[in-house]
Amino acid sequence: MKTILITGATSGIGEAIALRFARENYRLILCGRRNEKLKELSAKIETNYNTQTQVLNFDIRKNSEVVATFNSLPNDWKDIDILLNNAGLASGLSTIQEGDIEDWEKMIDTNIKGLLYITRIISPFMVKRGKGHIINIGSIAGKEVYLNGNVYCATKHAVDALNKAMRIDLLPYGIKVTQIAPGAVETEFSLVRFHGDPEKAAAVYKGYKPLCGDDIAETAYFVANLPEHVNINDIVIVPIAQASTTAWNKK
Ligand code: NDP
Ligand code: 8X3
Repeated sequence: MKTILITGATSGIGEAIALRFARENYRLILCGRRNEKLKELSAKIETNYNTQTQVLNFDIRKNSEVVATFNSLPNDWKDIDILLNNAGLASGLSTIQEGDIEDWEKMIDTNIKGLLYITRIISPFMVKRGKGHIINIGSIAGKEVYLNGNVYCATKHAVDALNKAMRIDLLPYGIKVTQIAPGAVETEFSLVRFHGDPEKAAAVYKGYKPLCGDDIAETAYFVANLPEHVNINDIVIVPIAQASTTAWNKK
């Protein structure tokens, strides 16, 4: 039975990925800050699918929490086959001259530093075994920038760079590294970006059919289940109404 660790499993893309891999009987390590949501998802999975879960409740911005909770796993759960680096957020949408420093720090600490903390603790186990797969959820915002997206785009450009860099560093050890870079996916993402404003969040998905978490989960399952000798380096996946971060066909 293979083991997958998913950061940001409490909603959206991460939750959909957890359910997709549970269907195929992967053992799941579910991570996030909202412990109640993690427990609910764990119970749902263990009731409906023939597999087991572990819940790791931590704030990925705090390396001491990442390390302590990871170390609390039973030893036979530490050999992780797939690390799904998904936890992340946009906080705010404003010009560089008006940006909120707290928003910037949240994004940098979560999307870049958090991704590094969890990768740093898990990758040595993969190196030791000579196998494993790291799947990074980047963004189309890591390929292009857009008005007011400045710091969020910069963090996702960093994920894009780290995705390439990890692949080179881990190459001698047979470890696969893949980035999935989505366009608009309807999740809690925009609610978080607009600090809980439901109207602003809903407006982002008006006039076209956005992707849903299941679309990304299907993609993650596909890239994770190719023949041993095949790796997908990078996938940009968008709704049909989105050609770039700025070119839309909205009705
Ligand atoms: P959601 O807001 O629905 O999910 C974000 C997840 O990240 C939650 O499970 C949240 O868990 C977790 N998370 C956020 N901050 C922290 C933290 N400090 N510590 C631990 N976990 C954290 O959004 P999505 O599912 O859309 O986002 C998932 C990823 O996809 C992100 O990296 C995002 O940048 C990326 N993405 C999203 C797109 C979209 O249009 N939705 C498009 C392209 C990329 P909790 O709050 O419980 O900690
Ligand atoms: C989320 C997609 O275009 O809002 O990463 O940045 S976008």
